[in-house]
Amino acid sequence: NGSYKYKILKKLQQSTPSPVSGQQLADDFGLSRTAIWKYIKQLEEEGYTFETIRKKGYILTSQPNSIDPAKIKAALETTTFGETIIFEETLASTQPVAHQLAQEGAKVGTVVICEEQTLGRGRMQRPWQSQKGKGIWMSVILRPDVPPYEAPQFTLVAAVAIAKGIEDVAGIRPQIKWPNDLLIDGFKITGILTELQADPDRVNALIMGIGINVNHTMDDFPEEIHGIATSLKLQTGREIDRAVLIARILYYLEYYSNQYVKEGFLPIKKEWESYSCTIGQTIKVTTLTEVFYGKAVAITNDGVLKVQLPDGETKSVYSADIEL
Ligand code: BT5
Repeated sequence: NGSYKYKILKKLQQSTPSPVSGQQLADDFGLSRTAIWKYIKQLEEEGYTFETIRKKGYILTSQPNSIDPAKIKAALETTTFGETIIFEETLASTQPVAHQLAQEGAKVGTVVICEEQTLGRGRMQRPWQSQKGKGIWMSVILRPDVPPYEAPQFTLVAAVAIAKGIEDVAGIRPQIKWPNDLLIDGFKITGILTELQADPDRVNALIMGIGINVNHTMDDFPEEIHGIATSLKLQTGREIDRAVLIARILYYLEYYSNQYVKEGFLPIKKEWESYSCTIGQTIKVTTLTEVFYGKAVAITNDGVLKVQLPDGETKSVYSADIEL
């Protein structure tokens, strides 16, 4: 069954570059050596490669960059997040699928993910480019017990969770641009779209849409976002295992969303500030109704951006696009 297969895989991932003997694996899982060998063959069919060393065992030498739910689950270290993962090769967008599931009562931490989105979207229906096999295009259902006006804070919570996940797995520290972008070197690596299902006084579900450019080369991006976008591969020079990154992000998303509900925004705000590239900068702010320039001086304990205008007056910005 699939779960043994990925547990065996996890062992081999952890011990690379040292071999693990078939006998060791058999003992660990209470299986026969023949059963182990069969699982290794199945993994090879999925694109994993192994070196077999006589009397020493198996070494994992390469892995396909798949986001098979079983592979994500093998890497998970969460309590509930990622227990249910809905995977599709192609979707218009993961958001409406997650909305539908949330309405039908899906549990907190349910994930909808795909290899490719044909109609991925950002805020205000802007397009989100989601090339096949290159990124992480997923929606996560949260059900925090908070009033609806606190929902925008979860964009900041998610930004911290994703930044930490990227830092752990890719070894590179992104910057957070208020409210919903992660940048590396000024280029966009991640966009977050927080949508809400709520009664007047209570959140029923938050649908966190997360788009991360992982293994793109510049040619994989359409022309219109050359000059805006980058990927982890472009920034680090190596392929990043998407399943491992997804698992790590789910871990932090669970951790920080629970912490938010228990302790409020303050502890997370400190983390957020440590990644921020917004505070202290002169910025251009575009809201639905106006455009103005000013200096970003702080975010409040509610996640609202404070901008000081040239005349000294301070404005509160709840939602906007900003340019540094
Ligand atoms: C966002 O919107 O940044 C939120 C993006 C959320 C995407 C996820 S993927 C999973 C889930 N399902 C969906 O359909 N969406 C979510 P916004 O701040 O409005 O930024 C959109 C702008 O980013 C576009 O107008 C482009 O300029 C730029 N852009 C589009 N695709 C990009 C990409 N792959 N990388 C970097 N920038 C991109």
